Amino acid sequence: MSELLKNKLKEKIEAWRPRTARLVKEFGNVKVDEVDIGQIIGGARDVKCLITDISYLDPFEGIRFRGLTIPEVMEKLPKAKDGEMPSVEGFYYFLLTGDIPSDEEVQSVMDEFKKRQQVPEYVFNMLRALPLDSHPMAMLSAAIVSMQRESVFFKEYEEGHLHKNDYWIPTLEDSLNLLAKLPTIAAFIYRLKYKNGDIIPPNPELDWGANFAYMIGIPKPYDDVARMYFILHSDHESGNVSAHTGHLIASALSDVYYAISGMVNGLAGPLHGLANQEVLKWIQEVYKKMDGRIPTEEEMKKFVWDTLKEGHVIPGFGHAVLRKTDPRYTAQREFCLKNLPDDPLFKYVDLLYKVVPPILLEQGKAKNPWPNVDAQSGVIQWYYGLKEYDFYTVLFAVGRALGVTANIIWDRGLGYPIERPKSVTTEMLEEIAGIKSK
Ligand code: CMX
Repeated sequence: MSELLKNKLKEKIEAWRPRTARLVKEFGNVKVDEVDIGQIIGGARDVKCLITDISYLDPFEGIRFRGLTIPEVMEKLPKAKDGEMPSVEGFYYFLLTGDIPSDEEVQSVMDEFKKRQQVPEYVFNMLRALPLDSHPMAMLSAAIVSMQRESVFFKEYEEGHLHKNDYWIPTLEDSLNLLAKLPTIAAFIYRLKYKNGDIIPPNPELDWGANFAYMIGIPKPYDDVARMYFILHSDHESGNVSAHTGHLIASALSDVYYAISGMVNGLAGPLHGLANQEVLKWIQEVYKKMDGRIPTEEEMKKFVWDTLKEGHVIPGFGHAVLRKTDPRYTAQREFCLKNLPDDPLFKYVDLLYKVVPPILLEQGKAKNPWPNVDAQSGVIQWYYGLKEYDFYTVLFAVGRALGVTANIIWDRGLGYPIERPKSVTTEMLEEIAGIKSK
């Protein structure tokens, strides 16, 4: 492995450990939060009981990666060659270390990914053996877990000589190995499922994002779209279903292949990552009903109300933490305004931006009526020719793997323990509430 990245991380992790150790040893009893019955039954919403330094989600400001907002990340990180967006490699270095990388540091991650890029043939064979109507998220999850036998962490742990302080090193090794292969695997699934198995092999000259675009088969500027998409979806602190699942699985010292496969499974739910496909599906239904015409505001309001009355959520709106428009939505909207302002689908989504929040406010249920990342992302993909919308969550997953592996490497570096919150029974809560005598 490149000594550059490993040594930098070693220095960072070792310097950080005393901070964690001191908090536990000297301040372990200091109260951070209280939990009420609503939170216990309500999915632990808002309970402060997780730690990560990779990103932080402020309800009103949105996500900061390593302290930087999305516009700051886009401005400060080194741009990819021939692109306007930062390279994913530079961004991953930044997520891991918290430092803006030099050209040499970006290159070191590129070199790591290049030399680990070859996907074992058995993964392709396994994917070919699956029924073609398998959901691409199930295919991705299966492909990742099929590679568990490659885990360096698993082997070294089994051999019994690995010191706890060094767990993060083979975890970094596994993460680089897996990430290097993900664009090829995702693109393979796409071409297998939707392009008659006409596979485009990787181009060793290209960076991670550009190579994905190349293997999908969509020309420039889709390379920049791919880079932007992966960066925007990478991390959203650690309580969301995909990040939390990855962290939880890894906390049992299951390796990165198990953890990221599980992460993919969590992301595949319609209330989480799958919402981006649901948005496109929903819009297509409206489109059909309107015979391709852009609905008026009044007509669109009716579609939204009809969906709510049928007992469905409006995909792409609302959030468990955010209480304003998602800056990941805004970043993509700005991209659309610049690159595809007249696209009919974009106009649909923009109309929804106008119509949905007042309706959700009037309905009075959703705590956040504003759009999230998923409301906008499908429009860009569709515009550039990726119209198979059940593939969209795979793009989300490829990006999310960057953040979740960075988290797992640091979890191991700082020696966070296995996660194990405590359960209670309904009867116990009734007793605590004073509505049932002991
Ligand atoms: N449309 C209709 N109703 C909504 C809604 C929406 N977009 N968002 C929330 N609500 C409803 C909830 O279903 C809930 O109803 P009940 O009381 O009947 O159960 C009520 O409003 C309160 O929910 P909340 O506290 O505001 O939201 P939660 O934290 O429980 O859930 C989320 C958050 C994202 C699951 C929810 O807003 C939702 O279902 N949105 C649509 C799906 C979506 O876009 N998901 C993607 C989120 C981003 C991502 O992870 O990718």
